[in-house]
Amino acid sequence: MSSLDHKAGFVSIIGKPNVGKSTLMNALIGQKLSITTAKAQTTRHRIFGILTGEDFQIVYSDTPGIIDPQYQLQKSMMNFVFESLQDADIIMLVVDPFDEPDDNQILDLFTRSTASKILVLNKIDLSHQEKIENRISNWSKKIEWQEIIPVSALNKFNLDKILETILKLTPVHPAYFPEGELSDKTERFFASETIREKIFLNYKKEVPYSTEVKIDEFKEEEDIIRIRAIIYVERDSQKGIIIGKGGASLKKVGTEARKDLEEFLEKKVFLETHVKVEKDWRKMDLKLKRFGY
Ligand SMILES: Nc1nc2c(ncn2[C@@H]2O[C@H](COP(=O)(O)OP(=O)(O)OP(=O)(O)O)[C@@H](O)[C@H]2O)c(=O)[nH]1
Ligand SMILES: [Mg+2]
Repeated sequence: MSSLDHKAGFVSIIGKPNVGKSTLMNALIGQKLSITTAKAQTTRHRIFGILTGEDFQIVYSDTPGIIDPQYQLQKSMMNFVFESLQDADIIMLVVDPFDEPDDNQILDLFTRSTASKILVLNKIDLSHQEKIENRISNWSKKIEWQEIIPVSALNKFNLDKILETILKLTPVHPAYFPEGELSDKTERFFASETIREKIFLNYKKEVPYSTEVKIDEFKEEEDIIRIRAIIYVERDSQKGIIIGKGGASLKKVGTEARKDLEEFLEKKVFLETHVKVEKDWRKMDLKLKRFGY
């Protein structure tokens, strides 16, 4: 293979919350990298998922769902989306069959970009042919898409078509990352995300949104990885909810997270969790900075 044949590019996965962006990226790279839950605004960062082939490298960016930001954390989340749009070779807008292609801010962001544009209509397993065709026709009137692809990320249906389309649109370029590299994020980051996923799955209402997880210690030994995580909440009352009666809720979160981490890190894990209050961290610039936003 000559280096003139090698293709590489950045593909930004964007869309409203909960349409399945993270599920789609995980399916496209064949590994659970990004956390996924039924709650909106699960993803808070831009996360690279790198797919390296014999003669290509696709650097996917999973991004937070696009919303009208109400507080400081959400503003930072939207900045991750804007950044990913700026250096995209290809933008993949993910929508679901319930999404009406109205004149929303997403399309405004789009028309300003010179990147190739793919529309992915996800969750077609929840819809039917007529509605899907109707949606495709509506979306195709909005802007000029290089391709519109109906898929089910959950059932891994029609994902080959996405890769095929991306490869056609990817520029000739050497690889950006060494072979074997899966993401730009560290094992510590994925450890904190795994715990956050379990918090999103186990608690209701505002609690998951008020929670941030920091890894205080990540120590790899011969046959075990010792991880100490701090779970930050915004108020004392939330600390009580996270811990639960006799510590039962926190224990459940810890056990579920440890199991996933052992699979992800392919090693035995000892996970220790502590809960602390960091008052109103979501609204304060300095605290957000410390948390990596
Ligand atoms: N039925 C069905 N459900 C799906 C599909 N893809 C994703 N989901 C579900 O939709 C929910 C949201 O998925 P995520 O991948 O977390 O969505 P997201 O767009 O990353 O959400 P945010 O990070 O909050 O913006 C989860 O419960 C997924 O299991 C699909 O193709 N079919
Ligand atoms: Mg997500």
